[in-house]
Formats: sequence, structure tokens, C-alpha cells
Amino acid sequence: MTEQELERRQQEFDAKVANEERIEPKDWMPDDYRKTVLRQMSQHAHSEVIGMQPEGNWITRAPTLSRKAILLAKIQDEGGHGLYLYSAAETLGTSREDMVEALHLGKAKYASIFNYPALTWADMGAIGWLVDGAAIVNQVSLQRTSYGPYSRAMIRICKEESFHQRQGYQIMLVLARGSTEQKAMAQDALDRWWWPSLMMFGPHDAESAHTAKSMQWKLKRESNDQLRQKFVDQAVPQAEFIGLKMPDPDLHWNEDRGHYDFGKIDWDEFWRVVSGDGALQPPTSGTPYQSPGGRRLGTRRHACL
Ligand code: BYC
Repeated sequence: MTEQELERRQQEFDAKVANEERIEPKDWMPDDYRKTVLRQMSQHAHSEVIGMQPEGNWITRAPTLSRKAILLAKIQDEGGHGLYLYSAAETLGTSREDMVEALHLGKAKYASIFNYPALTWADMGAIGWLVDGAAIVNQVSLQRTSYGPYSRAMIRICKEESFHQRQGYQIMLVLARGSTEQKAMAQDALDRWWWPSLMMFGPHDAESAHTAKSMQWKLKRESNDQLRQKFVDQAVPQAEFIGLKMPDPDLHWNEDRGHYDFGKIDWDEFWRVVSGDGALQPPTSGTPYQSPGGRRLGTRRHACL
């Protein structure tokens, strides 16, 4: 391709992005854009599939038949989301096998939150409420992403995610209004899942390798910090409503900003977990599990309440 031709195509691409038109698989696109969409979609697809695992472990231990059926349906949806996303990524000329191989070789990532264990039934509540809740905040924004197949996959996925978030919140609500032990179990799950949920949005904007370029391409419509703030503002009143306390002494409403201020995220823990440090030694009876960052993770005694 001549230099003029390349420039013309780049201008056409830029104009489409500026006019809020979607980039479709057969359209010309800059190599870096192709690489970045593919990286994000494959990571997203892997996260959906890997994310089935912590919840999958609780299908046989769900406390009632109805809870079991709901959890099963929810996990099945996650598998479906993975498939939509692998298909959307395949429109860029890769194959599902190649994406999975990249994951196995450690060349592709998945959301680090799924390296944390689901220790009690309340974790099913916390995952739905917080992990799906954080995912929705991000995915609602991604419905307007510039890559057509990704945007359409997100529209479909968001409809199902709102059910996931509500089923998780409802589990927490029931536990929080239950016995003293049940309330303690819900609080323990919130304590363990809150900070990893904030990490789901990725590093702060100033540290984020891809955000500036992805925002310019309208691949990402809001930055990691903007989305994280939206999530905090939404989750704090939800916790208050069910009488649970966020595990953050620095959390408070900032009248001037019109948002909640919150404490420092432990980025060392984030990077350790991203690089695979998620395996835990099971405790001996009554000994607390340790999170990858050293936070107390509850005890085996809680597991089947
Ligand atoms: N975990 O420049 P940055 C679900 C990496 S599943 C691991 O900000 P970007 C569910 C990042 O990849 C839905 N790695 O990146 C399923 C990059 O490394 P590389 C999950 C992370 O892409 C079952 C480096 O850090 N949702 O809902 O601009 C049950 C620098 O980051 C993470 C999605 O996947 C992380 N959390 O922004 C329940 C959303 N964060 O690739 C629920 C789609 C960052 O250069 N993805 N890294 O080696 C996105 O929106 C964006 O990729 C992110 C990161 C906001 C996550």
C-alpha cells in the first residue's frame, strides 16, 4: 500500500470514529487498534470462562434447590458470554484455539479477581453483587465501544448481567437480615471481595498503559478511574441499605466532588495476583486463609454455614 493510500485509510478510520460509526471486521483499521481490541476482547472472553470456576464450586453446596437452579443458570450465562466474545474476537482473523493457547502460554490474561477463592455461600452473593456489579459498570460503557462486534456482544451481555448482579445482591440481603452468623458471613465476604472488585477496573489512569490510546479510538469510553468511581458511588448506598459496612476507614462522601472518596488500593497485591499468585494453602481447622496480599480470608468453619 502506498503512503498516500495508507493516509487516506487512516483519515477514513478517524472520521468514522469521530462520527460515532462502528468499525466493522472488513473495514481497514490501524494495526495497533486491531491488536488492542483483540487483546481486550480475548482477555474479556477468558475472564467470563475462568470466572465460572469459583461459582461452579458452589453448585453442589447451594443451600436450596432454587438457589442451585439460579446459580446454575447464572454460571451457564457466563459461559455464553465467553462464547459471544470469542466469536466477536474471531472476526479479527484469530481463532478460539489460538486465544486459548495464548492464555495457557501466559501470553493472554484474565481478570485477576478470579484468582481469589470463594470460601462461603456468602461469596456467591458478593461475587454477583460486586464482581458482576463492577463488570456491568464497565460493560454498559463498552456498549458504545467503536468496534461493532464487541459493542453488539456487550449489549446482549449487559441484559444478562443485571440479573446476575441482582441475584448476588439478593443473597447478601437475605444473609444480612438473617441470623448473627449469617450476617457475619455476609460481612466477611464483603470484606474479602471489596478491594479486589475495585482492582477489576485496572490500574489508575496515570499508570494505565492502554487507556489514553483506547479512549482516543473510543474503544474505551470511560477511563479506569472514572468507572471505578461510578462503581463505588453505586455500591456504597447498596451496602448501607442492607446494613453492611465497607472495609475502608477512608471511605466518605465528598460534598465538593459529589462522589465518595475512598482509601488506597494495594497495587502490589494487584500485580502479584495478575501474575498468578492466587493459589492458597487450605487452612488447618480454624486457621484463617490468607489472601495473596496477606489479608485474612475467613476460616473453613464458615464455609458451609
Ligand atoms: N485483571 O492499560 P490497562 C465477569 C492488565 S468477567 C487482570 O488499564 P486496559 C464475570 C491489562 O490487561 C468480565 N489484568 O489495560 C464472569 C494490561 O496488561 P497487558 C471481565 C488486568 O485493557 C464470571 C495492564 O494490566 N471484564 O464479569 O486498557 C463471574 C495495564 O492495564 C486487569 C472485562 O474483562 C484486571 N482486572 O484496561 C462473574 C472487561 N486490569 O494486557 C463475573 C473488559 C488491567 O498490557 N476489559 N489489567 O499485558 C476492560 O475493560 C479493560 O481491559 C480493563 C483494563 C479495564 C480491564
